[in-house]
Amino acid sequence: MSITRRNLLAGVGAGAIAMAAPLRSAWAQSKAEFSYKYANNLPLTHPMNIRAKEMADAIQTETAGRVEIRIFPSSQLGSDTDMLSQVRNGGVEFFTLSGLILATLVPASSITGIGFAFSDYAAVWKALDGDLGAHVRKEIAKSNLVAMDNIWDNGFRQITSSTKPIQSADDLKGFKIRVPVSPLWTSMFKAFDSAPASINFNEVYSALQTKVVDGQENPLAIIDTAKLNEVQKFCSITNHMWDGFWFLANKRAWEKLPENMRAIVAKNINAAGLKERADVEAMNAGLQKGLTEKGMVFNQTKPDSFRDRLRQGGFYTEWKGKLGDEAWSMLERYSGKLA
Ligand code: X2X
Repeated sequence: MSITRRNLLAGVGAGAIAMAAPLRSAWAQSKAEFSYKYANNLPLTHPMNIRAKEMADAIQTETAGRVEIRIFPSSQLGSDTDMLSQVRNGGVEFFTLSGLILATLVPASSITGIGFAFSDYAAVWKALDGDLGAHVRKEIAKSNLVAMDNIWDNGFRQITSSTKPIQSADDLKGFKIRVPVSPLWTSMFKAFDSAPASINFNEVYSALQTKVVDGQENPLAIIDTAKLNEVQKFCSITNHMWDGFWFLANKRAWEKLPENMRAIVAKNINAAGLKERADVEAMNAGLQKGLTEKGMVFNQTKPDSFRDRLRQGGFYTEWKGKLGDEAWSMLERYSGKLA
């Protein structure tokens, strides 16, 4: 057998990685006083991880190497459900999570994902960087977690399918759709009479590929970077909800940082979040073209048929009851009357 360049490189590569890993952590232990892990569920190519890498580099420089943040993308450390328990018990120090999944622990954080509440990004950032965001962060603080000031963007969500385009609410009847592990998502697709299945993101590609479900819903930036277009044919522009990622810290680890280090870390996380928002918004606005070129078939929808179905099904009344009048009226200042 001839030794090809590829074989050689593969062999050398494997050895190099096996050796480099312990060296790197030994260096981290000897140099960085605080070596913290940041875990997330998205591919390395998503703006979340691109901006996080810049952020980690800036933090290392500005703290003169005292604080090191190591990034674990793509659910490398487990599913969202696993990572949520790890950030609670200190197994990881940082984790970004949708408020709607976090709601399994902090029910109040569902409020930002109510269907069709925000008509555009201007309304989203006004609410989330304003009193609505402050309300959710205060609730998060009660559960041993710290949420950074500026939520990161996931985006407005669209429905994809391997079987048919979704044109109106009727097409969602009986539709087998994957939703994240979250009471709000399940409730919303039940109100559409769909058959929602709760599946963590790290299993979505294979669930679609093996047809455990026929569809899923996510912003275009995720459909593209996670290559869901390889296992989905249709993409229906529903904008049925906005979703964002709270940048969470384990409270004990956060408070262990000296105050001046904490200020540097917070400043850089928030600044990276604002850049990530701009990246994601641009991607979500421009990706229809690229995904069409890759073979996806797009259709536009009208929000009314979907919103009316949620209204008739009592979805808004039910969630107003769950979230409370005070929080609900805070939301309606941005959304207009919902229930
Ligand atoms: O699980 C999803 O669909 C994702 C990636 O959008 C979230 O993290 C909520």
